[in-house]
Formats: sequence, C-alpha cells, structure tokens
Amino acid sequence: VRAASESVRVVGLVGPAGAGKTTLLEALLFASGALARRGDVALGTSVGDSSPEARRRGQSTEINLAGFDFLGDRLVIIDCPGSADFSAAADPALAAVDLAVVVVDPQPEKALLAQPALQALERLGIPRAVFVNKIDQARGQLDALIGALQGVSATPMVARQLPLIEDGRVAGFVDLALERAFVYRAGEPSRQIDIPPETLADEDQARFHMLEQLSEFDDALLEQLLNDASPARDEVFADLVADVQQGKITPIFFGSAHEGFGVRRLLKALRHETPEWPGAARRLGLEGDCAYVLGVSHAAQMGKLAFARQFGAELREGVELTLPNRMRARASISAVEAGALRKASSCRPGDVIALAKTDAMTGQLLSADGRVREAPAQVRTSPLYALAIEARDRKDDVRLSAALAKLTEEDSSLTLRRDPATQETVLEGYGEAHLQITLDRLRRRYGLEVATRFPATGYRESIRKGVVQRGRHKKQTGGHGQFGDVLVEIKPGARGSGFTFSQRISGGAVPKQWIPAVEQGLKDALEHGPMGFAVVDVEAVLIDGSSHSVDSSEAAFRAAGRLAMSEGLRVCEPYLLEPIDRLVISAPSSSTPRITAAMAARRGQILGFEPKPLWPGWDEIRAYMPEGERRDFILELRGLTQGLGVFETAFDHMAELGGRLADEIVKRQKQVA
Ligand SMILES: Nc1nc2c(ncn2[C@@H]2O[C@H](COP(=O)(O)OP(=O)(O)OP(=O)(O)O)[C@@H](O)[C@H]2O)c(=O)[nH]1
Ligand SMILES: [Mg+2]
Repeated sequence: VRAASESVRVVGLVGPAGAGKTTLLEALLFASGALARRGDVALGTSVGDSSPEARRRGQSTEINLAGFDFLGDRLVIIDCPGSADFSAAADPALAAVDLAVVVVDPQPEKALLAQPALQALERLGIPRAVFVNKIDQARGQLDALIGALQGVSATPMVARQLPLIEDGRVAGFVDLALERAFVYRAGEPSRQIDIPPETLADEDQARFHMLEQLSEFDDALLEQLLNDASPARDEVFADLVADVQQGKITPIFFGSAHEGFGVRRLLKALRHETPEWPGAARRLGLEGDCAYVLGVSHAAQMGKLAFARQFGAELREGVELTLPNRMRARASISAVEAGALRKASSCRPGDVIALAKTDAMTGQLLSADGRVREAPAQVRTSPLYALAIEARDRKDDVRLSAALAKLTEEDSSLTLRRDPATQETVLEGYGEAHLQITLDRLRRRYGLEVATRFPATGYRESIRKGVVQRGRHKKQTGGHGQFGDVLVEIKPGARGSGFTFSQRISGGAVPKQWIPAVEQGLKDALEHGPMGFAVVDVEAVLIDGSSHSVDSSEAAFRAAGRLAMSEGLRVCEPYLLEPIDRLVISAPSSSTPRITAAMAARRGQILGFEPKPLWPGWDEIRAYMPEGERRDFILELRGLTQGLGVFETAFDHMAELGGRLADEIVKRQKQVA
C-alpha cells in the first residue's frame, strides 16, 4: 500500500541503436527488485522488446513501458527505440517525460551517434543525464569520451563519477559528490572501498572541475572555490539536483546494464534528481486535470488501449473523460507494471496508466474536468521513405483499409495517403525497416498479404511547338447523327500554367453553349499525352468551327475537342517533364564529400552547403534531386553517415528530361498501358 506522499517519476531512455537501453530497462527492473530474474534481449527473455517484431529483429521497434517501485517511490520507464526507422514514433511519448537518460557507448565515435538525441532534448528543454553503458568493454581513460560529448552539447557535461581503472579496465568509480569509492561486483551491488591513495590526486582534480562547473550557476559556491573553502556535501547535492532539474547541466554516469554495474547508483540519482510532474506539465502547456496520451496499442487481446500520463489530480476508475472531439468515455484504468498491466482503482498524478475502451489518439489530452483540450503542438519531421501498397487479393481491400487505420493510429510516425492522380495507396515512414515491420504486422495480426512498389513518379509532358489543328467529329448512324467541328490553335504555355483556354469565335461558328464542351474535350486529351503521361503547360485557343442544326451536341463537340488536342499534340514536339524535389540534408560534416558524390550519381544538383546552425560538426546541404531518384535515397544517406543523416524535402519544380533516360521511362510507361 502506498502513502499519498509518494511521488511518481517518468524517465525516458534514448540514444543510438544498440547502446543498451532495453538492457538497461531490464537492469533497472532487476535492481529495484521488480524482477526476480534478469532477462536478456539477446535471448529473447527481456521484459522490453516483447513484440514479435522486436524479438525477431533483436532491436526495439516501439516504445517499452514499465513501472516499478524503488525505495518507496514509483518510477515509470519509457524505453525508446534508437534506430532512426523507429525513433520518430517515440517522440510524442518522450515529450511527456520528467527526465531522459541518454544511453551511449564508451567509445567516443559511437557515443557521438547520440548527438541528435542530446540536441533534441536540449532544444525541447527536457532535463537529461548521460549513462555511459558497456563500461565492461571500456579500455583506458574516458576523458576523450567526455570531451567528445561536451563538444556536441550546449550545456555543461558534468562527470559525476571518476572511473577507477585497474589493469586497463574500469573496475569501479569514485562518486564525486559523495566522495566515496565503489568497486563493481558481478550480479551484486557495488562494494564501498576507501578511495585508493593513487587516485586521490585525480579525484581531487575531477571533483574540483565538477564544482567549477556547478559554480557557474551558484555565486556562493564560486566564492567558496575562490577562497579555497570546501563546500558542504549537502550544498553540492542541492546544486546538482537543481541544475539537473532545470536542464542547465547534463550529468554523466557510468556503468554496464549487462553486468548490472552502476545501475543502483543510477536508480538513486533518478529518484533524487528527476523533477516531479509539474515540470513536464508546464513544458506541455497543461493546466488542470487531464491525461496526456503517450501512445496507443491495438496489439493485445484487449482491443484498443491508450497509454496516458495523468497530470493534475488523481484519476479514479469510472470517472468521465472528455476527448478533444467532445466525446465522453468512462475511465477504465490499469496500472503499468514490469511487462504486465494490473487493474487499478485509481491513478496518482504523474503516473502512467493504460485506458481501455477509450477512443483516444496519441498526443491527445483527455480531460477529467470536462474541459475540451487541444493537443499540445508537436513538430514532425517529413517522412523519408514511401511505398505504394495494395492487397494481393482485391477481396481484402476493405479489410486492408481497416487494418492500416489501426496501424497508423498505433504508430503516429506512419502516414497513409491516397494519391488521386495515380489511385495509389501510399504508406510513408522513416525507412525500409519501418515499413517492413508494418507489413509484418499486417500479415501476422490481420492475415493480410500485400504487394508493394515505389510510388509512381509524377512525370508529365509538355510541348515545344505550336500548331493549328482541326478536330472534326462526324458520325452518321441510322437516324440521329453526331457532328462537331473545331479549329484550335495549340501552343506551349508558361511553366506551371497547367492548361489555359480561350476562344475567338465570331458569328456563332461554334454555338456558345457548346464551347465549354470543346474545352472539356481538349482537357480530356491532356490526361494521356503522346508519351503516356498527363500534359501540362499548354495553351489552347478555339478559333473557328462549324455545327449542324440537328446533329450537333455537347458530346459531339467534346469529342471534336478531344480529337483536335490528341492529334495536335503529336506534332507539337512533346517532351518529358520530371518532378524535382528540394532537399535540405543534415549530416556530420565528415560525410559531406561522400554525400555530394552520391547525390551527383542521382542527378542531384547541389545548391550549396554550410555548417548547420547550432549543430557543431554538422553540415546542411541544400540540393535539388529528381523525385524518381529520391525515393530510396535515405537508405544510401544512412549508409554514408552511420545512420545519422536526415533530410527535409518538398516538391520544388518540374524540369525537362531528355535522352536515353527519357526514352526508357516512356517505353516503360507504354508497357504498363
Ligand atoms: N558488453 C555489454 N553489452 C551490452 C551491455 N548492455 C547491452 N549490451 C548488449 O548490447 C546489445 C544491444 O542491447 P539493447 O539493450 O537491445 O540495445 P538498445 O539500446 O535497446 O537498442 P535499440 O532498441 O535497437 O535502440 C545486446 O546484445 C546487449 O546484450 C553492457 O553493459 N555490456
Ligand atoms: Mg531497445
């Protein structure tokens, strides 16, 4: 039974793929006593990564949520996937944490893969700490690591521990705030020892450096340091807590999730230094009693579950919740434990719960006070990879739409759109693996087989020359005939003008009421030009024509217009146009030469590159790239940048495409048709 004064804290685990976040979640659960036995991601026995997709891939494919008690306080951990394919889906959940632990590798080059995560947290103002994991594999000093991390962080990186090196390995640490030394022991809590005499000088220096860093935000401490006075331990702790909670510093801890080293130390720090929920509420702009939806799941047998964090007052089972669309639902609450849900009668402020029978979406606010609340604004980066999908069996079309609706609800980084021009259903996400797990889920959960291909590129055609063309539609079938006759001037229009129509008919050569039909006919013919694509940037002027008092009709004039255009286009020297996207690529500067070379091979046109503002060591490359070349570019970009490269993109303009490439595209289009 919990006392009312106990607090709940929500901590996110973020950082590069494979750094050991899910292993750390397991270690935290085990160290707290919530698990009797420690599982292993590699053996498929961990609490996290329990979905079939995550198990099969041996990496997190969605967030893992687990709650537990530690020394009378409650902690909820949100373990986020590190891979760029899956991390965007975790952003809405991460926005609501009290603190994020960035898990990194001890090797500086690998640790720097955490730069995007660190900078995102700084930008969002989320309090953070670094956990240098896999310390069991570290060799030698860690100064280079701390230096590298400091190089990419705007706030001071404060080493809280001094590693104790024995035979080139990290055997333990000195806690610089406590001034106590500990040695790691496999499978057991660390043992306290006297600070080894040969370490005293280093310890003194490291501690002084830490105090110097803290004195930047504390004038009294600065004065003490200048006067060579030794500050009280309580004051140092108070500074550490305040500075971490305000996001002014990023403390660094060391350990090994796999060996259980330094995990208890981290737990204690999280318990003391993680701010309570009002900080996150302020950041999200929340007031009053409401629950923020971290994520939605259709995975379990329980139907739809909304995982939410309660802000404001305690939430009781059965209380009426107001959704953003003014619908109401009674709260049906389950507490989130280690790998399981447990029916609960209430939820304390700050805690995370699963809500059944509530049709909520990720990022939404559910109000307990009856107010309708708008979801807090969230930035989304543009999708980077897309596939057109269709059911292998047409009979499954309806089931496929329903399943995709559920999957896009569950994964907020996935978007689904229907392309009206090509009639394609296009699934957009953050990479090949991202869309692949979506297809895996379609197959496994819903028994749906789909076919995929790259979405059709929006080629168009236009004309180089003009012509005056006659279109004459005449049919004599039995009684009533059909007659329409037009003379049309066809000529190239301005780029981007699409289709423009005008008329210079005098004396009613084409009766007024049929002129719109002529225009429609001309347009009809533009849908499929001589090369098989839609024709754009064409101007047409209806000059003359003739009609028949009985046989002329709307349909006949439309047919005449169609005829004039489709015959005329052929002699106007049609040429192919391809869509060109504008890209802004962000990546580490060291990879810029390789990226520009790769872009050249994709007929990209570099507009320029410069250092990315506020991103030390990164470049921003601006370029044009044909849409057809861009569709799998993210895969190559990641290959060149250790997975770090990203881009923002949007359609920019249409450009002429000639030569062999154009011939091939036209040939392929004719085969399809
Ligand atoms: N030697 C050593 N290996 C570790 C340690 N922690 C994790 N590993 C191993 O590193 C690999 C990746 O661990 P995960 O916990 O899945 O890493 P993650 O950060 O959750 O990875 P993603 O979810 O894909 O981002 C596994 O094989 C772990 O056994 C550690 O402290 N020491
Ligand atoms: Mg993981």
